[in-house]
Amino acid sequence: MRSPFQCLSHHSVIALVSVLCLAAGPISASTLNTEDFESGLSGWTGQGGLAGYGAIVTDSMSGSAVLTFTARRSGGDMFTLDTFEAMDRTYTITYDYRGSGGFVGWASSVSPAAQWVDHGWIGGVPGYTGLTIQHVQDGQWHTYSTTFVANVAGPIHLMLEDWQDPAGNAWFDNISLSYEPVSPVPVPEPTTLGLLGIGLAGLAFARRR
Ligand SMILES: [Ca+2]
Repeated sequence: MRSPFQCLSHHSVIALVSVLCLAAGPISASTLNTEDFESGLSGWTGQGGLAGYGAIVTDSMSGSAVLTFTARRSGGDMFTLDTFEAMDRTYTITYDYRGSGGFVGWASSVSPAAQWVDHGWIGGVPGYTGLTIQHVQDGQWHTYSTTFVANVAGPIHLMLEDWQDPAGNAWFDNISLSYEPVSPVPVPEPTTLGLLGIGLAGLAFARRR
């Protein structure tokens, strides 16, 4: 009687076991917020209770509903109504952007009247201090993604603005915010354990011969 693993060397079995363990997989990212602006600006508010300058338009290039601005404002113009929190303060943001004056950042939710007191900028005009993403200013849509740490206790808002003249030279779409859960060591699935057992049995059988 031939073992199905008889042909495998010791190292091959170790490699097989490694692959089976990896098959259990990491815990995937958890989405905190998505926004495609197809339902308008119902999920957004202006800075500190002011009316925001955000406006929904049908983009001439993508044909999709996107966010642009009717005027400039620094310190954050449009804020998510909802707040989001990752326990380790580490987030991943992905978004589509075209233009030359737009900025993406986060702001603490300590005070609704001054949401931008604790804040950080993530993407924006090239050369601005501290940016993780420098927007390509070629008038085309680009998809950007980065991980950032919001170094403030508690949940955060996302914030967007048009900072640079002329007003309206920034367009945003398809924003997604997520985080990686702080996970325990993955537990192999029962099927993986079963296959692992077969592999070890095959190894023992092969070594006896
Ligand atoms: Ca859209």
